[in-house]
Amino acid sequence: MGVGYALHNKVMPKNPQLQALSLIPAVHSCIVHPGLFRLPVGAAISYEGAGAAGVAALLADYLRPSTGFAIPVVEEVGRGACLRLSCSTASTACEDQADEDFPCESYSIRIDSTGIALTADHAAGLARGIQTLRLILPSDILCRERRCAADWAVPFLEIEDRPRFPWRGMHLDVARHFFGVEEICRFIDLIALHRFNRLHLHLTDDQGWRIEILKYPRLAEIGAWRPCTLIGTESARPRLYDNTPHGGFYTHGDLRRIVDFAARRHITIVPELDMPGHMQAAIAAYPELGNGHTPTEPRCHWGVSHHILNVEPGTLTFVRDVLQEVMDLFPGKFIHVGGDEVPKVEWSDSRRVQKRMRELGIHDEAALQGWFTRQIGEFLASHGRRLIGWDEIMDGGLFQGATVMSWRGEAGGIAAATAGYDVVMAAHQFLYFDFYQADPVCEEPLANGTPITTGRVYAYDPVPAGVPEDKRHHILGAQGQLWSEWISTPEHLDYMAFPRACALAEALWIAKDRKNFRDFLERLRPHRGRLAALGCNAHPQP
Ligand code: TNX
Repeated sequence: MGVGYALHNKVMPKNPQLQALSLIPAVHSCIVHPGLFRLPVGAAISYEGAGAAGVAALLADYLRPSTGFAIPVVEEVGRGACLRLSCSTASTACEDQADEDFPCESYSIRIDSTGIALTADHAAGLARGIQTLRLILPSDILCRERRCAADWAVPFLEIEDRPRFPWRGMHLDVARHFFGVEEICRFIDLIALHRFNRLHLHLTDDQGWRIEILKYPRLAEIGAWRPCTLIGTESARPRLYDNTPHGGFYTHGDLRRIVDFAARRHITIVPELDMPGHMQAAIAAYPELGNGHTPTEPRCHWGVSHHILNVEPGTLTFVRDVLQEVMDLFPGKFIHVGGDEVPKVEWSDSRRVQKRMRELGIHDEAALQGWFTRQIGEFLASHGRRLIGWDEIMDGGLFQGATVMSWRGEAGGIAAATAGYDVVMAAHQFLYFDFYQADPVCEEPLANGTPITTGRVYAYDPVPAGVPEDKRHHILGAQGQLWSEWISTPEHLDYMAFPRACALAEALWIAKDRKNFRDFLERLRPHRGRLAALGCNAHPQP
């Protein structure tokens, strides 16, 4: 008879094996049986089903450094190997159709005296399952060096698991501070462990353009470098700068490496090119994109530049050309086109823009932004992609197929979902991980906003009460934002992201009524050992 393992049940039996599991995110159901299985030196991994080979190879790669085992990966139907991965659906093509990701990511694990069997309908489910397996194994499994003395024992158990939401994302701003390919891949691996399925890369902003565009080489040559960076807060006067050039960009080869690294983990990269505002770096490279009196270099302090794109036909061509290269690099369905914080003063002051508005029969600048976004949305749709943008894209009127990322709060997301548009929640009051996380803030490195604690993130429910029941499926999920004005190193990135990302991962994975913060905190203690084994510099609180 198994021991019923109700994760959030307050009368949970004090069984050391159960406590040792301490899974974060928790799983849907887990029954632990008496007995242990030990990974033998001669362990092999077998796989069957489309897409399983890649996940099996990844599992072997994951297990190798700490165990020292060179685990063979074999295609096999049967019970020979002690690590058996199988998926039943022939097709691997279920990624990035947010609404269809759901069934794709469910999986089961069974551990008994014959070994570990992981089954799923789709390879994406296997990809989540191997991450749970990494959590079930002793935390030393995550070490990058060999752990000779470790006992690779796991309890006999049965797990059934599936996520609550199809969009479980983290966001990373690589425009304000550049992070190299290795750093991004390391971050992807950290979020993969927490069964996230998307990384939103904010690739362009006033302070830097980070993506090589072959047709417009000056974007990287000029737009990727700013001469200096503000020291301290945005509001401090006088403004002091560090006089150190900052920059960098990803070549197409770099981006393919990132996309492949993520794809191997069944994580989709959502690229963002922010427009028509937050475009100073691009306008510095190609002044003809602006509205006259254009800057000659990317912005050196934070906040929002009033230099925005014009709406000339040539600028729309530029945008389409750039997005063509973006689509060639990023296979995911969603392309993020920003749309946030667009000061309209250059548009209202420009005779050319006003004339264009009259030609188009558009009466105000908000509607002009709506028109601009719709042009891009139609272009993306004609290539089988979907436009997603910050909730300001609603201000000029939404159009069919647009998806809203609600950051100014939940109101935009509620309105969009109610009107039948898909929504990803990114409300800054709960999900901005560039905000402080601990009191007193004076003891923390410089950050933004008022503290958002791990508990606050954990308590967050992406489906606000205001969304009518029959529209709730339009809330695809949520994501945590890491704006990088004050985050310039991987260590600091870890510090801001974790453990809040652990809390968000669980809030997005398990059913709402199964959440229990006290229980989460108990599991977080041993989970910190895993983060440490991975070299992740998590914040010590709570
Ligand atoms: C608002 S959120 C921004 C970013 C900043 C962030 C700082 C959003 C769409 N725009 O440009 O980096 O606040 O917290």
